[in-house]
Amino acid sequence: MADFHNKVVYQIYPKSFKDANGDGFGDLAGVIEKLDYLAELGVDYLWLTPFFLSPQNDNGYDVADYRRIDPSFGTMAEVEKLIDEAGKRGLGLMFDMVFNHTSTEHEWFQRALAGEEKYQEYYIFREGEPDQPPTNWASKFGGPAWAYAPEVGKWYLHLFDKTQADLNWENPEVRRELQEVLKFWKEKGIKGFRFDVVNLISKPAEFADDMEGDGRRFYTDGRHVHEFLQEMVRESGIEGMVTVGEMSSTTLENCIRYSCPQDKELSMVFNFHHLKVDYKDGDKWQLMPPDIKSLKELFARWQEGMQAGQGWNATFWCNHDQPRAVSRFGDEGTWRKKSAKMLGACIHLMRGTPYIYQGEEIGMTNAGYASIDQYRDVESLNYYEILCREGKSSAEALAILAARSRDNGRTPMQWSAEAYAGFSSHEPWLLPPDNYKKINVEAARQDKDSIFAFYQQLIRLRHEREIIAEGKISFLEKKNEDVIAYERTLGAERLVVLCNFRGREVSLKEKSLQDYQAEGLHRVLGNYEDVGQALRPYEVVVLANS
Ligand code: TEU
Repeated sequence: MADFHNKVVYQIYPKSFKDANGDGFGDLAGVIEKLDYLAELGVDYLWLTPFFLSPQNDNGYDVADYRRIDPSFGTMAEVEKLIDEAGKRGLGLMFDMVFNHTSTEHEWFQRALAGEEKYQEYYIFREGEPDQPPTNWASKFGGPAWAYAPEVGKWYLHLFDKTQADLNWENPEVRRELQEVLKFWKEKGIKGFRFDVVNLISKPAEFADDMEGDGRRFYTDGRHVHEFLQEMVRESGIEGMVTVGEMSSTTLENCIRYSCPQDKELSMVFNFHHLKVDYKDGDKWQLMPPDIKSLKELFARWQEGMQAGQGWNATFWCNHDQPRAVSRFGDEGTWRKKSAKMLGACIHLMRGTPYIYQGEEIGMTNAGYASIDQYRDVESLNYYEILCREGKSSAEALAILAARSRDNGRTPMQWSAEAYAGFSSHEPWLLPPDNYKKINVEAARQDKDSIFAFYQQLIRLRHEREIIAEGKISFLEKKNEDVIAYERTLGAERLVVLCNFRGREVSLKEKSLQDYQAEGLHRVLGNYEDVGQALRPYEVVVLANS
């Protein structure tokens, strides 16, 4: 049994977690302060998003030096203390490696701009006239994927912001440099890595215009990606560590290869298909309510498909790029607590390793901003301009951002009802929603029936019951438009999870709750006190025969 199957990972966005030095930005000392809280929750690993030296144009995903700590987060001594203190509490650290691109402030890029050919080979530079980008590809943050560097009279590729230049993985020297970075952090005593957009690293041999899309089909799950990952893992000696790859617009077939043990690539993968079920026509910037039927179909396809191919999913609803799940798939009003618990159980009891994003365990909601001045995210600011240019009114564009902006997931962690949610003594870089006075860690601690307490139970269940970590999964109620349900089995053991995604009572179609009970299954967890006749609003009930 792989040792990450029964583990739970907690994601920390340090800039918004806890500000220890009172400058309005979260920091590493703040994370150290809250380790006891995380140990109390019961998680096993902490994934920290990047805190490396960076101009912060994309909040640290624009790395200028992979081995130095950005002073706004703290010092190397604090990182070492964090590793040490976390270890004492049984928490393993996972650091975030942004290897698809570097900041244009990275020394390599600066030397490339200064004309050093060796470093131009580290990136993807192309000759061309200043008014004619090499291809028509689009950046994921809006606008073209190429920027012209007048210093050298060439274009460079940036799939994200223009200050995030894509690295040239075809160059073995680049790959060796990155392997050294992994060795450096491994030696510091961390336990694992998260690899940012790592399925985009292998670019095509020829760069051509994309007549059907934005260019992604040419570089997503690219031609050498599996080779590159195998080499990286082998050469840097990280095989025994826990690793997760962020896979953008990927396929099931590739994700099996990325995560099946025999290929020796990664422990597990994030995919995002289930987080597009509220994108109208597949467009993030067009609103529609989530389509629960396709959500269920996607879960079934990925859960059963990864099982068949021996791949392993990282299961999650939230991260620093996503709006809050309770606002999106649940109900942030009347049914906030019930729906947050249901959502938690729905993914924690699946086959895969669950991730909790800071604040999810207390049911934090979207930001609720009403003015563009409140946003900070580069993608949100770009798209606000784009939407307005396309003819949307400012109010319409703001309504879209209110549902879709990445800043929804980046508001400060709500620790208490004190000023600035107890996150900082200073006005924070991004404001918390007003509801922090009610929704906060201190309040959750005083409530026996809190979302926090429910998450503790979910984590404990995974640790205690092998069926959750290792059982087979098959989906139930496939025709039911309101319910996501599945069964786990391990030998003679059974565990059935039934989730109502509606704010009203719904009935089961295949078997009633009474039928399950008659088969010898009893309630082991739920967000109502008993088992009812049908599923009540946002009810989750977990039944087992042992
Ligand atoms: O995200 C990659 C990514 O594809 C998303 O940001 C995506 O562009 C967005 O959700 C689309 O709406 C990773 C990091 O998680 C993100 O924070 C970085 O901005 C990005 O890579 C670039 O490093």
